[in-house]
Formats: sequence, C-alpha cells, structure tokens
Amino acid sequence: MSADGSTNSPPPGARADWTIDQGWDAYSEAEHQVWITLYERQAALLPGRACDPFLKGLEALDLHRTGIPDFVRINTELNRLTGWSVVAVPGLVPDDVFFDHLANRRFPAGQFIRKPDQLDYLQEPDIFHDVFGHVPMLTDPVFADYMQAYGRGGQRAMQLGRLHNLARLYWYTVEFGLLQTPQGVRIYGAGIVSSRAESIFALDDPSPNRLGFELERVMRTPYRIDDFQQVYFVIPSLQALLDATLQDFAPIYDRLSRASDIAIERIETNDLVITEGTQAYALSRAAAAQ
Ligand code: HBI
Ligand code: FE
Repeated sequence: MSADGSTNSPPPGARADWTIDQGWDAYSEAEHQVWITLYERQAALLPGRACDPFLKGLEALDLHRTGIPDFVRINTELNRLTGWSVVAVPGLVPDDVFFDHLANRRFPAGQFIRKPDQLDYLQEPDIFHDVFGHVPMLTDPVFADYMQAYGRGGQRAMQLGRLHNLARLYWYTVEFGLLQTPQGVRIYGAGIVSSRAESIFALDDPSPNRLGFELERVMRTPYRIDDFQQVYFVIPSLQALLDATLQDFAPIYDRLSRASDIAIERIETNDLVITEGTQAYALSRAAAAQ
C-alpha cells in the first residue's frame, strides 16, 4: 500500500475496513516511554494554549502519563460521552474508508508510535498525533457531531469530485484550527496540539496570518503539508463550525468550480483579520531552501 493509501485492498492482517487489533500488550517499554515524553511535553505546554474542550477531554479520557493508552479502556468513556470509538489502523487509509469510519463515529488511529529520534516531526500520523491530537476533542458533543458531519460530507465530496476542497476544510479546522475565546485565541487543531513547536508558533509567532473562519474562503486556500502553516483560521465557536457544515454544499462546490485558489499568504479585502502576519518564517525557510 503506498503512503497515501491509494490501493484499495487492506494490507495483510487488516480487516476489510482496514482496522487491526491495537495489540496493546505488545508495546515495548521504549514505545511507552516515547508516549510519556511527548505527553509530558505537551501537558506542560498546553494549559493556556489549548481550548477548554481539549483540556477537559484529555482529563476525561485520562490519557495518562504512564504510557500508550489502551483503546479498550478509553473507548468505554468516549462511547459514554459522545458515542465515538477509536479503532486501530496500520497508517493512512484510503479516503473512502476514512470517511466511512468518521460517518459511523469511529476514529481511525495509527497503531504505531514514532521513534525516539522522530519526536518533533513525522510525515504519517502516528498514535500520538491521532490519539493525543484528535481524540480529546471527540469528547465534546458539538465537535463530535462536526467530525461525523465531515465524514458524511467526505463521502458526498468524493461523489462530486470535490474532495480537494473538502480536504482544505479538514486541514484548516480539524488539523490546524484555532478558536476565539474570552481568554484569547486557543488551539483545537490536532496537528498543532500534538506538536510542541507549532503549539507555540500558531499562537505566538508574528509570521502567520490569523483570519476569521469562512467556509468557502477556506476551501479556496491551499495549505502546507511540510512546514508550519502560513495562515490559521479562527472560529468564533465550535457551534459555528458545526453550523457551517449543516448547509447543502452543492451550490458551494458549484461556485468553487468557477473560483480561483487564494494564494496561501494573501489577505482578501473581506477577510476578518485577527492578526496580519509578516510571513517572515516562510520567507526565511524559502530563502534557506535556495
Ligand atoms: N487515514 N488513518 C488515516 N488518518 C487520516 O487522517 C486520513 C486518512 N486517510 C485520508 C485522510 N486522512 C485525508 O486525505 C482526509 O482529508 C480524507
Ligand atoms: Fe490528523
């Protein structure tokens, strides 16, 4: 199976829906230690940075410090709270498989954990990115509904050939979303909250733009997969995010088919500008790459 899961047959040992047993007993002490190291770093950093629903979810699921959590244990509480379950998969799964899981309130989490020399970044989502990053927000009823709506929307987007637009919505919300709160801007995106450096960069660095979330605008905006984001979109509430998905996307996709992409560093005239970035980080990285 290639990295993007483009083949449709599950790898050996996986079930037809690409799930595998987590095999919690088989994790080594070294693998548990990687989880503990990553957990301790983020647990120290996130109060005051991650949004309350995330921090509450972390507590509720007791993604404790003593090692990789057993899905059987966390699913008991997660099921009770929002009907979601975490299921183990070998890695990235094909889009249609991914959406079917989300549409049925199953979150596919990588079963493997990164190596000690990969603590700061890895290309494919591992169990720390998926379970520490994504799962705590699934304890929030509104976000739990949003993730299921996203799964259903993904199935429809594939039928309409608009997956690239919907993937941007996922990227700028589920992975790299920010939330406006009375205490200030807070993180809810899994890609940020599971990364020590980006948990700091996304809130504190003057480089990126931080713009008010607007669904169609987000769907016209490309994203970075190889580095910190150059723009973050800020939602006023989780309810506003869920409400944005309850409309019919067909007319939106129709307008998008005639609209051009918006350059990643651009600020449009009717953007709600929370912070106008300097783009200094992206420019320095581009210069260094010359
Ligand atoms: N598979 N396991 C896994 N996790 C993901 O986050 C994931 C995936 N397959 C496809 C995918 N994400 C994205 O392309 C979605 O936008 C569909
Ligand atoms: Fe993710």
